[in-house]
Amino acid sequence: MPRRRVAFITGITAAAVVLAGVAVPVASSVRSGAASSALTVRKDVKDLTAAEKRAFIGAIKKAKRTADPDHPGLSRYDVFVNWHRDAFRCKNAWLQDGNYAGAAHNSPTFLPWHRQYLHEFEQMLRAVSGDSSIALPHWDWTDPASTAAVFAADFMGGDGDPTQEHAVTDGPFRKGEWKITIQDPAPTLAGLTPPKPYLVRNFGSFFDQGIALPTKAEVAESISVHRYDHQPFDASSPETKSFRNTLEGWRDATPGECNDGWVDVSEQDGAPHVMHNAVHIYTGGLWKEDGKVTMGTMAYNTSPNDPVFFIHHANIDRIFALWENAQRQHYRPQVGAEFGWNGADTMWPWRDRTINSWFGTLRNGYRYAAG
Ligand SMILES: [Cu+2]
Repeated sequence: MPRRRVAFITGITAAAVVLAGVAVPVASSVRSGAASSALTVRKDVKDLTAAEKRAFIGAIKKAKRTADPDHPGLSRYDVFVNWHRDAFRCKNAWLQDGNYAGAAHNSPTFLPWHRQYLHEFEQMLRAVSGDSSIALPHWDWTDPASTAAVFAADFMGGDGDPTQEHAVTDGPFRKGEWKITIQDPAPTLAGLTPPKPYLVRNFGSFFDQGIALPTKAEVAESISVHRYDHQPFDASSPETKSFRNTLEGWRDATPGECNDGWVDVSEQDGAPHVMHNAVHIYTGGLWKEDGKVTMGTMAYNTSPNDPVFFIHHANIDRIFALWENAQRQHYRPQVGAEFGWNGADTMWPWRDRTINSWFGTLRNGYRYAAG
């Protein structure tokens, strides 16, 4: 079977973890300055008012135009693209059992890492716009009404135009209005059709078989998994025992390796992707053109170049919150893994708060309107 690389998804292998009678810290890090009355409510995109949509889009576009004082040469938006891309660098990872653990994917930190990432993004949008009422909306991809609202011309714009190399040509982020400046690194682009400097979407394309958005039944199945995660804490964790991997959406994947400085994954040709992974592939597309593997923006390591990334991941975070409320379980592994994966460790690039402190939305100052 030929193996092919899918860039945004990477594999890792964890050290064996011992979890026995570990006390899980509770609510130790509610920000003292945050007013409890200012609980952020994240709504479904389909429930946003026209003014809320304009404010959210306007803040994103302003972030793209605004230089980041702490990262010379980068806009405040592109700092986030860079963080997501560089989470796949081996140097930001931990060597375990001869394999490299990515900081944010194919690992137990997938959900808390993206929770902090979204939180930082939401705070950044507020700072850039001066509008403290901005909250991240979410895309419930199991609901056709939500999907229609997301890809409308007044929000994210629609599918790419097949007569224009699948460029997005409508909405606020259309070609000419939204320029991609951060691309994947050369090692992960080898052999692929070169990425475009504009948004590319090819809904539902996945080589010959196509791919669909996840269903409500699949979401319910994920939430029913009792344990947060399970050995080997990577893309091969069993889906009936690892909520994290069930939601991340790996099936039949192989552990990642360090390839020219970047964590890379090989997978079996046609291996199925579900849930989170499926939505990335569905939105961007993954197909062959002139014999070369070609990807839409959402399929790269730099997938946050497509702003739909953030509302997709808000929905992943919402499902994480639904699971937290349903299962009342703590993070695993608590101890015994390499630095960077244990509950009391902090996460690259912020290194300011423990993984455990990101469990629970209310103590992190927000909740989801739906569910
Ligand atoms: Cu993702």
